[in-house]
Amino acid sequence: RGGETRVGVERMFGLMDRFLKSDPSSLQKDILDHVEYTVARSRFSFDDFEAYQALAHSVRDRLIERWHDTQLHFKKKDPKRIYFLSMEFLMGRSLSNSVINLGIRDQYADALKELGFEFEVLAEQEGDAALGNGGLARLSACQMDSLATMDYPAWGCIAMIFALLISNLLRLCEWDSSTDTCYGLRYQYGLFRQVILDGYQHEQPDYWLNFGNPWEIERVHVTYPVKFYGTVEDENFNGGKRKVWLPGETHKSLVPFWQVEAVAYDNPIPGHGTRNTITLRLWAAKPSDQIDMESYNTGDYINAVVNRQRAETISSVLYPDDRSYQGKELRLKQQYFFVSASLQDIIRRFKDSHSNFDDFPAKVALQLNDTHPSLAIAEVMRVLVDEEHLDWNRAWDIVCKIFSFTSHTVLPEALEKVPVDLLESLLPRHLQIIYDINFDYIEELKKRIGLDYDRLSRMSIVEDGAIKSIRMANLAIVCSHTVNGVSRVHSELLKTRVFKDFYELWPHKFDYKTNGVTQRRWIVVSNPSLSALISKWLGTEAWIRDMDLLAGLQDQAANADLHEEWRMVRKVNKMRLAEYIEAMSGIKVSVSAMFDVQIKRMHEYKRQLLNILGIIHRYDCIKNMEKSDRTKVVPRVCIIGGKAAPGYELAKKIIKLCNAVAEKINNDPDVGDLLKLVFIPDYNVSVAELVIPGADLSQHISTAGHEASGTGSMKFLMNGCLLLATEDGSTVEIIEEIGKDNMEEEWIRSASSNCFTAAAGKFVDSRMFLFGAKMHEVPALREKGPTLKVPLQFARVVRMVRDGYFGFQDYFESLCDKVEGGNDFYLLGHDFQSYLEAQAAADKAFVDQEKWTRMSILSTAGSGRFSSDRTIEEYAEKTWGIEPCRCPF
Ligand code: GLG
Repeated sequence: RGGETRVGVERMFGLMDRFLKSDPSSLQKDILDHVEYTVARSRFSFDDFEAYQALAHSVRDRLIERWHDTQLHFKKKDPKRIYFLSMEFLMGRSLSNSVINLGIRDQYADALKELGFEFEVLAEQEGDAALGNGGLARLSACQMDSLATMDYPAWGCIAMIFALLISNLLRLCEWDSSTDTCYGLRYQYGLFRQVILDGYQHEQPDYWLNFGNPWEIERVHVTYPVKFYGTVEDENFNGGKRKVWLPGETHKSLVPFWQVEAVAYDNPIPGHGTRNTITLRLWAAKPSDQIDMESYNTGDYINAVVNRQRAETISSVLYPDDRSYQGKELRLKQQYFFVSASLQDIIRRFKDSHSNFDDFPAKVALQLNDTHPSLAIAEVMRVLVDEEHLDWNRAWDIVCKIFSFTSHTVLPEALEKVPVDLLESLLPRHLQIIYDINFDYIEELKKRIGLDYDRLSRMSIVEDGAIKSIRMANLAIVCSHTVNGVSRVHSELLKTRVFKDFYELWPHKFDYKTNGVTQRRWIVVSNPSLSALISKWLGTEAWIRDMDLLAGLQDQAANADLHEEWRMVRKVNKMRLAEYIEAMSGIKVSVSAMFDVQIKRMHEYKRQLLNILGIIHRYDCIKNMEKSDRTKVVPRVCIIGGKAAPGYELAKKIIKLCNAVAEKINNDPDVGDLLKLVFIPDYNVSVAELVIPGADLSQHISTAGHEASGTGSMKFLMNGCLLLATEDGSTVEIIEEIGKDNMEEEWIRSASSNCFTAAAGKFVDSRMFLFGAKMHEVPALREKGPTLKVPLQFARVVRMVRDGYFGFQDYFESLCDKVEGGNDFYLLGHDFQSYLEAQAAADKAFVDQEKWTRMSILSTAGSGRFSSDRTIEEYAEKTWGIEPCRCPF
């Protein structure tokens, strides 16, 4: 019966009608039904937002169908599952992405047109789901898309489908079983909204759930209690003693809010070109019924209710600093809340169909996305030993087989440490377990490395400093079978610096999976015209699932027809961006200028300040040149965007400086269209979708050795944007992919040494503009301190800021101090000269539009490796040991 088709099976059960249809008139009926019955508006009168809501619900229905089928299939096949634990997800908007992955975008657009609505206009109504800070969080979202999409051959077994359909009819659906489930927190307040007032950043809360969220499904029956505080007691067990954790009670008095409920909110994530639709399960904290019954009984009803509400604060706010969470009790609570709920869910699912925990590693892989969910290690030990009564060694053996850990940073301040006092009060049993793990591990270590106390103390999970702390990264490394970096260079840094001692001990544990981003979001959704152009010239849409096919564009890179169409697409995208800039800031920009973009979180190491000082230099040059020479200047629109952590004063000053410089330049009649500077406020995923396709040049200019990977560069590259970059993070691999073409020697020789306008010499076919100190040079340069040579132009532009040329002299003083007099940790002064040269080379290249277009095409053509599909495939094969499980429906 294996040859029977899906249609045959559907007919057999009369199910053809069960699946929702996607022709325009069925879609129209669905949308109008949702207007009337879900949004509760009259179908004769509803606005764009209501239309969006109805549309979203109609799409959601289709997602749910696929999701049911996927869950049933997974349940039946019971494959090994990967559970991706991440405290942050930056999903952005869901509508366009969903309909494109479902393959019904055009049908919806047609259906809406007849109803008098534009799909794009309705898509704009959706707010961003910003449950994360930056790269790490967006990476998680890209990886979700790839996890759902990965296209493996289906095994068609009709008997199995038959059985599934029966169970489907009998039981409707079992929702919570999936191969690829990602867990996160459903923060009520996402990443703050950035408002710029007088050039300063102000933060406003992002209550993103204000208008409801049609993309999630609250699973009121999927709830788990999460407990905190209490004591650990010895209990008689099987003739011996065992530890029991008695949460809540400390010194015989009850701690308030020691128990909360975690409620699941499921977000279906559809794959592209497959029926598979996986789950992003987010946990929200709700008050537990067991809280404070005493107060009720003693008549203090109001206080008891008010106190209960405080339980919800656990999942209410995302920490807006993407580097440092040290010593914050609420942060630790969030982490444990997340870990405990996820593990209860995972273990319950495992126990549904397995009785022996020795099978656990064959069925479960747990991915720690950075150190944030590392408490999961102690929690698994606690559940296995204390609740499932496995002996310690057996539990430890299981733990060592299931965890893998990915580090996303090289910055020491981002390596989390949890003060022992805090852990002891909040999770006393977990602290004991971590101590026990550490004890065994240090004993083992002594056998391996001898009594080298310095090294032992460096490698210990417990740090005996002024504040005794648990080093979460050490815990993660000791207990994981694989430690991944996010680019080759990053992995080298982990091995040779950050985790050197561990690498020497366990070289086999260390590996890397260079990050990637999803082309579905970053080309197909955000740049539909480029997407259509690529498909046309490749003669296939298959690249949407297989990015290596983009290499086929290389052969066409000199084709004049392609050039023309390519330039047209780029121009339309620039016009769209120019309109946005004008609407948002009132600044008119010319689309014939080069759009030069730097969008990312504001950080000293990312060097937005270098960019701004470069712009000041450009401005200064224009001001000081003969009027007649100005015709030689390549016009630029410099665009900067990004949020600064609310407590990061220096980063906020950089934003203010950017706006102060913009104010001066944009209003200077000497400059006109030759130079504009725009700060784009409230940079988020949706803004990126608009800005990236419109960029000619993008900057990734971190001090070498500081950016673990960087993923923005990949998005720009895919969209045919040229990169101006340092050799840092994944840029090193981008250079290898798109080819150096003698560029280094050529453009450095060709560029002028003083002023960008005077670039002379022959510019050869460079595809990137590279500059700056190399990673291995950085430490020695820093050593030089105040004796490090910096170019005169650098001193001059800093002086302009110091002297108040842009106003706010006192306010910018500390910023200037940071880059002069031996304080220039990020080497802005040292790199300034070569930065200007790279900029000059970009100007020169831009003048030759044919060459530029060719380089742009080659950038897109060379971007295949930076798809998250490739990253996920590597993780699946090398780290998680999972197989594809394609839904046959
Ligand atoms: C990081 C790093 C980025 C990296 C991203 C995803 O700073 O370099 O690309 O994770 O791995 N903490 C981050 O956002």
